[in-house]
Amino acid sequence: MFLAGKKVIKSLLLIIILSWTVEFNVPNALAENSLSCPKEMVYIPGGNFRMGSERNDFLEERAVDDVTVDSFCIDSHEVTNEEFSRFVEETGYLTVAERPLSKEQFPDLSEAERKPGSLVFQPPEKGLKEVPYLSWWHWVRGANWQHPYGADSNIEGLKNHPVVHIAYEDAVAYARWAGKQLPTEAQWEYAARGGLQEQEYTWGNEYSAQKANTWQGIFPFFNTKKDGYLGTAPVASFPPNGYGLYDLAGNVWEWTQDWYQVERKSMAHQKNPQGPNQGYDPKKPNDKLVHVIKGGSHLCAPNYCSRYRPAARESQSSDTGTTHIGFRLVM
Ligand SMILES: [Ca+2]
Repeated sequence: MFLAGKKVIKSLLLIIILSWTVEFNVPNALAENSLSCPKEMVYIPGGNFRMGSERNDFLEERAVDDVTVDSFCIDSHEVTNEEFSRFVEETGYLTVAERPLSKEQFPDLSEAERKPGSLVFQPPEKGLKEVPYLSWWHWVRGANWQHPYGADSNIEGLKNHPVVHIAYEDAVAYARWAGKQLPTEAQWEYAARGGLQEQEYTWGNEYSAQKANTWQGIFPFFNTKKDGYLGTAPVASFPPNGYGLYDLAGNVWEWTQDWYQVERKSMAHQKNPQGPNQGYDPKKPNDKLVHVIKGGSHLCAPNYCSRYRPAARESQSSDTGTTHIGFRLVM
């Protein structure tokens, strides 16, 4: 009896030890994976997801594909002015918006007209009820990441805001310096979905002005600021998604490394798809250098753009930053 009892106790102990091992091994493995990402990044476990949407009003999002991505680390928030400042201080890098326009690309412009600048959003004059499409974008001399609204503006008090007026090559230069890369469209969308499957938004299926920095009111005429912000918001001002990532909807658009085509190349059953071999958007027929940007911005409203959804995508000319385009990186 005593011996048998001893055996039982031994077996029980073994079971307890084994379950201990099991219980503690799993979190350890996860913790190790999380630790392999730098502290400003989040570990995204690889897996399958349904990429794209079947919406008829956004044909470029079609169709829904089963896509697989490997595990990766991604910045928890958009790259901020403070982070970008460190890069510029160390390297002396000059962004595209800070360089004069090239004579080759703009032979008809005078030297004065080719002075550096960038596109700044300006709402139409009060009282107007109709304005031409895209007329809210103004070329402002002296506008760049350090002077978002022109030479007279600055980024004092905006160190935690996303850096803007970032062209594709600026993002790539920063990524090289940081030892990271721009995400592929598939990585970006997988991360944005936060573990949810086929949901409209990063948080679920219901639109909410409190969940992301978007435009409330009728774009471009008035913004009720129901979400508290007219322009960019400090990163992480809104709740994170299921992976603990901030502002994948709204705030600023984010560059991806994929070339843009309206008809998205089928990515069905692909692992780590890289997108098409070249870019083309019929809206910008003379510009073949168009990349996919994701997430929408503070200028996206229910009546215009409404691309604060993981499936949404837009084309952007590589050399054009503007007040509402930034980025985040992966590794
Ligand atoms: Ca964003």
